[in-house]
Amino acid sequence: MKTTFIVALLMGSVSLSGWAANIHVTDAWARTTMPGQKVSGAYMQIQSDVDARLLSVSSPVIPRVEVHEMKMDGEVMRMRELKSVALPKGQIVTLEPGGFHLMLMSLKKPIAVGDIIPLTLVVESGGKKQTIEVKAEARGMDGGMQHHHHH
Ligand SMILES: [Cu+2]
Repeated sequence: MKTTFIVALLMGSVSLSGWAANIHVTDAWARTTMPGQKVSGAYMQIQSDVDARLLSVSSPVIPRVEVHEMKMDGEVMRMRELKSVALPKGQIVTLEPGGFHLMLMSLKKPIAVGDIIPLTLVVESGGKKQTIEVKAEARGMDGGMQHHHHH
């Protein structure tokens, strides 16, 4: 009797969290701004252990955050808002300058080097939504390059 009870409890705890995707976010950073600049970008690498989609992002310190894609349209670089970004199972999806990125909008004050921007990612997988808390550290204009050393 006792053993059965323990097994049931264990199974219960597994099924409670069983639907949530395992999502790893690494190298999250935001670009610093000049005084008066109202927009900036935030970047990171996202990896999900199941097929998922990044739906939206919000922040307590940024009035508006949009998910954008930057793409060459002929010879013109264009930016558009996306409804979602696919996070294919096991694949590292990179949000970076010139590609997918988070647009930080209607900034109330400049973003300075070392500022920590909390971001809440809403991710959908298998019809369920979950949130992921990310802290993006502010870096200067060339900050995105410092992790691209080749060994
Ligand atoms: Cu943008």
